Amino acid sequence: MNKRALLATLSALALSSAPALAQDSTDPIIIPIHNWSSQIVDSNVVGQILKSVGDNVEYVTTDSQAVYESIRLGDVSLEVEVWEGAFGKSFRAAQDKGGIVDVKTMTAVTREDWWYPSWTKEACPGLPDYKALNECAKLFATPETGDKGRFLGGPVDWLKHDQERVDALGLNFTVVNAGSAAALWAEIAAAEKTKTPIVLFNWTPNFVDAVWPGEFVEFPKWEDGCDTDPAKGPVADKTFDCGNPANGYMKIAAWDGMEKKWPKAFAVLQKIDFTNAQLAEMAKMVDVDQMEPEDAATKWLADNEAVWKPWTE
Ligand code: TMO
Repeated sequence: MNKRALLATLSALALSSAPALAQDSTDPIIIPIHNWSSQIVDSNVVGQILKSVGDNVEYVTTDSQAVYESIRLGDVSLEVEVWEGAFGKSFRAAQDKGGIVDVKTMTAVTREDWWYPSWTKEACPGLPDYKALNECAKLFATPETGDKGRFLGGPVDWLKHDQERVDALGLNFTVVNAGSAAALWAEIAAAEKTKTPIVLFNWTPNFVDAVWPGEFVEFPKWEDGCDTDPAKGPVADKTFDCGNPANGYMKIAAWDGMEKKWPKAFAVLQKIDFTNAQLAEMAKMVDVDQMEPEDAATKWLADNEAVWKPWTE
């Protein structure tokens, strides 16, 4: 047997005796990137972990609501941050149509809602009750909102239904949407200089927790169905007459074909788990330390091998 034939025989043997483990497809796993820092960093963290186990990864910038339809259709492979308050409704709608799986609920517990930095409470001592906020509405007026208070909402794709809530609860507020998350933080920093009252959209876990003490406004407590069933919540004929869930979930979702196409990656995804502290730290690396998200992810992985290496085993 010549050398080439021997090699061919050997490699055929190696192939036939290889363990019957399914291999991940070499097609790239498509990871969506949205417009708030923890999501951008942890999506890069997950992408770098999947690369470390041999998968190909591609990032796409997508709308944070439409992504659930894209996952259902297999155009996007997964979502690392499904926040109950912002995305529960779109996620449930995609689940009802089929094609998307609830991979897991992470340890992190989330809240997204109207929020104010602590100096605001000095000007409006009845806070955090929303009725007290409403009586103080004039304190939040801007040239743009006349004698109504300004509520500074997030970018519109977060779809927080703030206007519906204003209408349902009869609030003396006008909703103004910020163009970016960074614009929200700039407004808090500007208000801080003169201790001007401000009420805006915020969430936890976030870097804000460590920089500006503050509180969420307490609206009527969230009940399941408050977004779809007028009978839920205190106002009989209105939806969105509740606050967002105060102890919301953070889930990972994936295309239902992922397990078959990339079994190894899917097994890793099932083990990934972030805590509030980890997510706040990831946001801080970008929003306070001004790192690029990819670099923040690389640093997080270098600093936290004991956390993530076991996810790949
Ligand atoms: C989804 N978000 C964290 C911006 O509320």
